[in-house]
Amino acid sequence: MRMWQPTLECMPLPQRRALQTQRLRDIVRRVYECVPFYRARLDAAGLRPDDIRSLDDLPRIPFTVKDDFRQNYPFGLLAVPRRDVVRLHASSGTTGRATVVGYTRADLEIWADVVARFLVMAGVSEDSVCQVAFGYGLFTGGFGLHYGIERIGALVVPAASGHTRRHIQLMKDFGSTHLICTPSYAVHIAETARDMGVDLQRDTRLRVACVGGEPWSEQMRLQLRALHGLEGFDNYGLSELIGPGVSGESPQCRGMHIAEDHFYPEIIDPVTGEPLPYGARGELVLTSLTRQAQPVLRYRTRDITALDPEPCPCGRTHVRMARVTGRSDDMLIIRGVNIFPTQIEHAFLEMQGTSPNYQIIVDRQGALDTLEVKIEVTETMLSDEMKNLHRMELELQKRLSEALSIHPKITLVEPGALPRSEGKALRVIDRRPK
Ligand code: DLL
Repeated sequence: MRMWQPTLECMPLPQRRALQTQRLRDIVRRVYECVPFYRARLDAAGLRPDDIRSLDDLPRIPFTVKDDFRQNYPFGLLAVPRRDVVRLHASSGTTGRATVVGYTRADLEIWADVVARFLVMAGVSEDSVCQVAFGYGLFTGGFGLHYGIERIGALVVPAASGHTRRHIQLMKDFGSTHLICTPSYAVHIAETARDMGVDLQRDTRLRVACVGGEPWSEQMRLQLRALHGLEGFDNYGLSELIGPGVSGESPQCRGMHIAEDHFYPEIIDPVTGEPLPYGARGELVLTSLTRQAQPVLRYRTRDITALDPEPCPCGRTHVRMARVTGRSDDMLIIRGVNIFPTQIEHAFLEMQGTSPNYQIIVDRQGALDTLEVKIEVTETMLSDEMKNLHRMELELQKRLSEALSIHPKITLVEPGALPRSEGKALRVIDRRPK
């Protein structure tokens, strides 16, 4: 099986622990000396760099949160002089000031390698043609994937997000083998091909979608395969740590290998902040071990997952993280029941005739929260009689009530009725008064 950096990806545990420990000590010392924010944080916790001797000392370090990036906007978290920073990216900043991330030349080298790792897991080689349908710009998706593809020596088609019909033409003309985008955009692109009369299997060489940037369900993977002949591989990352490239999966893995030589993972209880053992679901906390421009200590990602250290059939030794169910701040609490949008997606996609285009509407009537799930049906389902649709609504109502322990209203809508995303999908509309 091909690997991008086999000696690093398959490093035996004792060796990896030694490397991580050394890197942790170095990074703590560096941020203490170079970033006033971290010096103040560590001082306030009564910690000196020498106090952090092993990975077991990590929980003594206070968390870094998104707001710390905002408070230090734009360059307050840099650990190198501004002139050593050669690239900036930033998150959208829809909820306040943007989160800015700086990279040195060395950071960009590492970034290309960690992205190359997960692309190789998904079968990318020099012979591949990778069509990037992520946005290029301040968002890390486009450029992050772009340079990983080039690092491997595959052919990159930087088509970017949007102009969906043109994507279909390009993939036919250029013989694209890999589509690189969010899972919701992969579905949209596949459906657009079908609407244009293009059968991806027959008329194109596209077989794989490397998707990331937002949560998706296992059922969605099965649908991509069954309806469009596309094998979907998950990859995960976030701007604050580097962008895409934190973890990814191969066909043999259950879960995504975290590039642990660069990002040290912990799982904590999102409410108490206490560390949780391997296997327990909780919030992922990441420490960057090698970032030069902007290292982060114990960043609270808000993403809910679990870690699995067991040996993986693919031979890589780095821990695997389970598919991200959602962000703790995306979790809906409806009449006291905690629900993630992916749970809803998983439950209804099991039923034939549903498509992965859906919208969740939460509202309040009197004192009671209400949940409505609008689901697009497939063309074949629509051509059936209306009474089948009604039966389907009732069946979905039953399944979702069982899966979620509350009774949602199900509204089936025609194919194409719901808005499409060209990046990260907006699944939830919460109309409850704040
Ligand atoms: O979305 C980086 C990225 C780009 C990853 C392209 C993969 C592919 P941000 O815009 O900072 O960075 O958003 C990061 O997106 O904290 C998760 O909540 C979510 N996310 C990213 N990948 C996944 C995934 C990029 N595979 C936030 N599954 C993260 C679930 C994901 N959620």
